[in-house]
Amino acid sequence: MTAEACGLYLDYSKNLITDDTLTLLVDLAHDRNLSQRITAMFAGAHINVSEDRPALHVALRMPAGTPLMVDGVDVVVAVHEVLDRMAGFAGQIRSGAWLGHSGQPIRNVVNIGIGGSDLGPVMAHEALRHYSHPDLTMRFVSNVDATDLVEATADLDAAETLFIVASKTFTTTETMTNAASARAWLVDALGDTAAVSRHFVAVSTATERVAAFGIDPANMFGFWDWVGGRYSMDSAIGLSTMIAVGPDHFADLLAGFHAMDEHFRTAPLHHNLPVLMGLLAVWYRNFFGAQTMGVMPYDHYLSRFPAYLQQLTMESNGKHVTLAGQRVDHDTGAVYWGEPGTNGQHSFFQLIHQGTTLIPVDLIGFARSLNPVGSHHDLLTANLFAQAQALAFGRTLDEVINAGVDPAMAPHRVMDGNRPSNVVLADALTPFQLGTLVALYEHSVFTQAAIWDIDAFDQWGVELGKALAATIANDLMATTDPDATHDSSTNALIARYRRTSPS
Ligand code: G6Q
Repeated sequence: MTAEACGLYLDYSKNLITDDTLTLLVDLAHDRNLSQRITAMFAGAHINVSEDRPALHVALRMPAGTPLMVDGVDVVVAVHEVLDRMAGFAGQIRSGAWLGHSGQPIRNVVNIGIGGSDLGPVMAHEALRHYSHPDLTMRFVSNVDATDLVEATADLDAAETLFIVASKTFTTTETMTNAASARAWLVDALGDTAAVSRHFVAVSTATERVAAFGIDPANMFGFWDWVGGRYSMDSAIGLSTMIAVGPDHFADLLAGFHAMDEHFRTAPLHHNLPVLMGLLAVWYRNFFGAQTMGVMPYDHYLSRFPAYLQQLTMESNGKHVTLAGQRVDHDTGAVYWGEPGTNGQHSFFQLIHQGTTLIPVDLIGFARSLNPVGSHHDLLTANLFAQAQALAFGRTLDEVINAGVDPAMAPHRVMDGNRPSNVVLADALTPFQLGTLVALYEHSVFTQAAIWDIDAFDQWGVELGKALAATIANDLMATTDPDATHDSSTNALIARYRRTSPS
């Protein structure tokens, strides 16, 4: 029960399965037409049914010269045109050739975006720090809480700061509010509105809105409506990543994504890493009622990987109707969460080992550290292997008593075992390997969605809160007390806030 592809070795032997289980799960995948769905995704079919468009993130990492026609346009040509422009711009920032309004080179890059326009870039920035330009400071602002922007810019010199406004729609309230305040901060510091053109670039699909904001469309890097936000870190949304690590490393990252795409597209389901991981997720969710899945990277550079995965998995598969709009009759997406090992072991692992809830975990490690110091890495990896072993095999009452523990106290130390885990092992955290890892989870999510017959590429559940917030914001900012048009609880909260808020 191991499988290997694209430099990732998957040990799935410590799962609650037999060979028969696996055969049955693969049969289920066939029943659900997984292979046809994969083909449809790669062909640019409108698999995002509720938004009637393709989900074609795999085109973002196709090598130049691989034609892929969507609605009469070769999207791979378009992808590489943008990548080339990004490389040119990133090169100018990295070399110091791009000068700010006062003639100084850029030393600070602040990405303003949220959700899919933030979590991937943040995760990649942390993951690839080892490869990052040593003289560039990268910051990320997402929250509409001004504290985020204020703290991110507090120690920055505006004359040396570039803002990337990353927003697919260029309408997102948080991002537009932060971008407007960042512009005010810059203009205030440099004393000239003309400074904006040297200090703001945009990543978006909305050229007119970018221009209306005051950013020259020549300084805009585009992408397409067939790229979902949470699948966009390898599009122009990755501009901050490319500036940090350079175009060559970004190309390696894309090559890693593409290698896993090809594996997913072509490998038999039995040996297909994303399919195996997706089917195991379905197995625990639907047959064991597991509500959560832990992902624990044993690499500190991957500290934001679980947060990134939370959006990828939960926004994709947290759905309650089928593709045809019928209410599902089975559970769908699990809650994903995690922390880097070994830190998690000293906080919540207790519950995974001895709690009353089944929590399957993925443990991700690397054979080689990017920061080899003494025995740190062997200790780190020993802990990863030990956790998988302890979860699987536990410790019986007899073993505890035989070890000399007072029989009355022995039950506290018993560990049932049979707690499932996957171990994913690679040689080292390179840009290529990061690409393979992200694509592994993207396609595992897709596999789960295919089994569950749901749309993994929409996110209608986030819309109501946005609309209500817009109405409530008007009430909070009104100069005279607004009519009490909400439910009684919300009316009271608004009234109380207005009594004490200085605004
Ligand atoms: C991701 C979602 C969502 C989106 C943000 C930001 O799949 O669509 O997280 O990325 O709401 O949207 P904009 O990029 O349009 O600002």
